[in-house]
Amino acid sequence: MSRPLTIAVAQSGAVQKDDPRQANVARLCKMMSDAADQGADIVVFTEIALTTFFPRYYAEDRAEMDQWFEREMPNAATQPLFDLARERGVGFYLGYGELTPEGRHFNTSILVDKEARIVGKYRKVHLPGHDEFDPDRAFQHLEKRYFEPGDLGFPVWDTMGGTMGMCICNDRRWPETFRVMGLKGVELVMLGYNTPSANSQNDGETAEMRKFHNRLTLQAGAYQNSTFVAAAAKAGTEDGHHMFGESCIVAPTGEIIAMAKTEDDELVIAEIDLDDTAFGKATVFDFARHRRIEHYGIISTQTGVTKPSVK
Ligand code: CDT
Repeated sequence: MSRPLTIAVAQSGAVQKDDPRQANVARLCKMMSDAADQGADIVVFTEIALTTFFPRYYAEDRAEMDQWFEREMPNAATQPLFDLARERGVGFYLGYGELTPEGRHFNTSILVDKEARIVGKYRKVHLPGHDEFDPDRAFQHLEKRYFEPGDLGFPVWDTMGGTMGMCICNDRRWPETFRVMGLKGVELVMLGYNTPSANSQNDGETAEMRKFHNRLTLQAGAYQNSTFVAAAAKAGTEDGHHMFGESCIVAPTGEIIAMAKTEDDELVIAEIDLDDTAFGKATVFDFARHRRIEHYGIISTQTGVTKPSVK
């Protein structure tokens, strides 16, 4: 049995504050077109792919940030991407800031099939950072100010020949993200990320360490759930802030099978066989046989740590 799928991870180079959406979408269309030329079935774009990573900016009046959000999808700016997807017969993952008709803000991704239909939506659950200006940080990361935590859980979708799931950036650091989708049989987890190369609260943490944490979490999530993972960075220096690249595709063994070489717009392509997820799911990670849920209760009933009381 074989279920081949060609994945193209479309890493974005920096998007500056003043770059117009239309120009940013044109860059994404160029990558989609190049990916289609190379036989891609699905293109994975990054988190907040249409604009600069705006949560680094503080505004006392949150409404000032609404300029960075999309009120509908597709819209005039993104329609070319949908038209191209339909014309070339490729699906895609796209991350963007979502402003709902009710005035709610989410850090969102969508899954679009080869007919350019939106078949899935995910809203980022694990929002990093803080919600008020923090003078002690070298730079701000105000996701908790500008977004609500996602309210859709971690759904998966049977589409394009496999069981597909999505998450966004900081979600990858949480094993629960992958496990919940693993329990739904996910075979490919797609995600985008904007990860600063510096830790705003610890100038001793190197960029190499932060790249290691990126690979560690993606590889662990893939291996422990026997799933492919495709991760697309926004990289390079945006408005003076550097973000690392290392967009990659991880196999269900946990091995990285393709990785970006630059910090610019770059395609990372791999032809995979979704059936390669079957072995791990039937052996070491056969959840039905091996999981011991009688011991896992606090994972879903408790957030913080409770230490044993000292006698
Ligand atoms: N965009 C995003 O979620 N970025 C965060 C930075 C937090 S630093 C631990 C990330 O997890 O990469």
